[in-house]
Amino acid sequence: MAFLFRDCSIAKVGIIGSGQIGPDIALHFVKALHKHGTVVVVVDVSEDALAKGKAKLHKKIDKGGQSGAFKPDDVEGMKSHVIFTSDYDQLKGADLIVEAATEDLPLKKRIFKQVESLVSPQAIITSNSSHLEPERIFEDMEHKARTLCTHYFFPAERNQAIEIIPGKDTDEKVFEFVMRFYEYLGKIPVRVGSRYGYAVDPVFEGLLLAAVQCVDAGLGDTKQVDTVASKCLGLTVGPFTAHNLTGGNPITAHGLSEMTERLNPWFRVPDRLKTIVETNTFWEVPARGENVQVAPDKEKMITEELQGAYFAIVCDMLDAGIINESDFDLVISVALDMNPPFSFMNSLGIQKSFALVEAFAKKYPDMPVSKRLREQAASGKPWQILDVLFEKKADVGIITIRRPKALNAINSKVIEQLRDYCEIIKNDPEIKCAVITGYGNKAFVAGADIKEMSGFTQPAQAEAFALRGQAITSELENTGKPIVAALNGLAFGGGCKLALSCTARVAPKGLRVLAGQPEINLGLIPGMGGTQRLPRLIGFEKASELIRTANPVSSKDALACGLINAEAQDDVLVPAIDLARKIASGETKVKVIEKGPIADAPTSLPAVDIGYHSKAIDALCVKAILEGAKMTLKDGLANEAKLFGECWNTEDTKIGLQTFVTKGAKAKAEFVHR
Ligand code: CO8
Repeated sequence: MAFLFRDCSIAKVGIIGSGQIGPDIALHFVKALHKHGTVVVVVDVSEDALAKGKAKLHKKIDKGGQSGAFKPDDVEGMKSHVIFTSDYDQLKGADLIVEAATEDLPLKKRIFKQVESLVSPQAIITSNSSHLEPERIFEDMEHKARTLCTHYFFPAERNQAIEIIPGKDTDEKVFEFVMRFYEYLGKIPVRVGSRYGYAVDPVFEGLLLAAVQCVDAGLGDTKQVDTVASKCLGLTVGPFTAHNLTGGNPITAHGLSEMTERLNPWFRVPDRLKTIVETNTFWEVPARGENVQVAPDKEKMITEELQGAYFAIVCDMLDAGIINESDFDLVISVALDMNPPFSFMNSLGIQKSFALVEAFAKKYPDMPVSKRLREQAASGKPWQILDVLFEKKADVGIITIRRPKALNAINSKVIEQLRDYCEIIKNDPEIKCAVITGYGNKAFVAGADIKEMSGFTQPAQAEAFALRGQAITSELENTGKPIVAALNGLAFGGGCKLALSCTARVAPKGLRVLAGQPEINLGLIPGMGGTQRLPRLIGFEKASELIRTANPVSSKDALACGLINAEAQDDVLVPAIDLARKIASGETKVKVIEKGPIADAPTSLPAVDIGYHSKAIDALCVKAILEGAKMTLKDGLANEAKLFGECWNTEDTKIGLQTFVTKGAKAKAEFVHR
């Protein structure tokens, strides 16, 4: 047995190095792949490292078993699919290699020479590094097209962020496969150009240097600077504490010294860091919960200096062209859990951010003021952070909604960006069809953004929001070109409705929970066309059951009732593109939703058990469905938006939304039926 993805079989993954990160990477793979029979082989020359790595991996799996995160079968399955060995020959037949040995270039080169003699020329070979460029690591290899670097973040099995760094010789198809493969396994991969330190480490290490500079300048001691840093940068822990948590990692000092040569001379190893590394000691940092006092004037100076350093470092990366603003915001917020830099600059104001960088550069002339930042400040506009991505692949436009932290929920910004891409699809003669998908392996779109809706106080605001959402569904429906929804995961509420406005839908086979209209859980009616398009597509009985009970359907049920057109074995994007092309060429025909009034429109709906849900909101759902059936789709949508707004006249909508915002998705609202 083997894991099959995009026709590529991954039967064996080889991890080289059983040190700090190797076993965690092994856990990441075995968690996702053991059910498919894929074996993970961890090799190391040190028997001691292998024993420690195995013990660490088993401990984490057992802990997951005890907490209920892993089922008992999975605990055993995972353990039995990882082999720890000092025999490099066990790598023979591996389809994917992840080298995670120490950050030592000659060692990595030696390893790859050996590995290349063991695996087939088709095997994908990656090096997990935090700094080294792929061109240097893979310099001596014969088949470089299948090589690239990855950079996992601590803890590798759980931190979703991963930098993917193709080298100049990497085949774009291999790179694309690796990106999709990691996304499919639940990671958030971000493309970064080949440059020393990639994108994230110069931030992590540069901020430690900036913090030391504050101490050197007498603005505070390490405890004070650490405290202010976490506050002014939105960090969970300050840079000194973070460095302690990595065990006082000497790679930080090494990285900073290499950056002096390879990035710019502002990066350097400060004396205080040299001492910490040489004496193998730790920074003095605030104890958990300790209230560290900092004088307001000093706090202001530290804040300005650290924010200036942060913005200078990230903007310098834009000048280097190795990453864009949207990807940078995403990877920083996920990998380091700190304020994403470009959104942060937008919230402070682009002029103020520019002034902070100018002041920093004046004090430390080795750090240049970025050209891109200068241009952005001159434009007077904020950075554009994309939550929706667009890619043109030959004759197909691919739209990806990417808000992984909110399961791709639709907010006003998403609506705006979707509108721009509909225009492109409509007007670009080369684009014959399109696919819309969600980012990640969990959700296509988990609905409209509930946090945004909970801020509405007036029915008119809600009606306007629904109309904006409906407008985008109409635009998708009317580009004049087929658009297929590639449901990479659950499609709830507005997500289901977005999919309904597409020409066809494809979803992964075997999903127990695929699509649903859970609005009633929130004290809402489906306001983006759900009460109109769903009955027209799958019939009134099934549609009203979904809408009034909030019960979701599996991919199997969705196929049976006509909600989706096909199921996919693995990467849903591939069959979705195929279907879109076939519809565009006329080879495949799909059901088209009736736009006029329904000829035999029902006058009542079958009885359903609405459980604890609001009777007041249920009545509005029934009204929207029945009234809409007698209208054209256009009028039915307008009527639905009005009724969606009317929800805000009820107590139950406020109760439902507040319950979600304060207690989370699993809490049941206590409706009062008014
Ligand atoms: N809006 C905003 N944030 C969301 C949404 C959402 N719709 N769904 C999930 N999230 C957030 C969660 O709040 C959470 O954030 P945080 O980590 O900050 O707490 C994060 O995504 C992950 O969610 P969970 O921890 O809940 O993940 P689970 O795997 O436990 O559960 C579910 C996933 C089942 C999808 C669950 O999150 C859920 O039930 N979400 C709500 C789904 C829903 O009710 N959708 C309908 C919304 S209403 C709607 O779509 C009406 C549209 C009408 C007008 C539209 C006009 C544009």
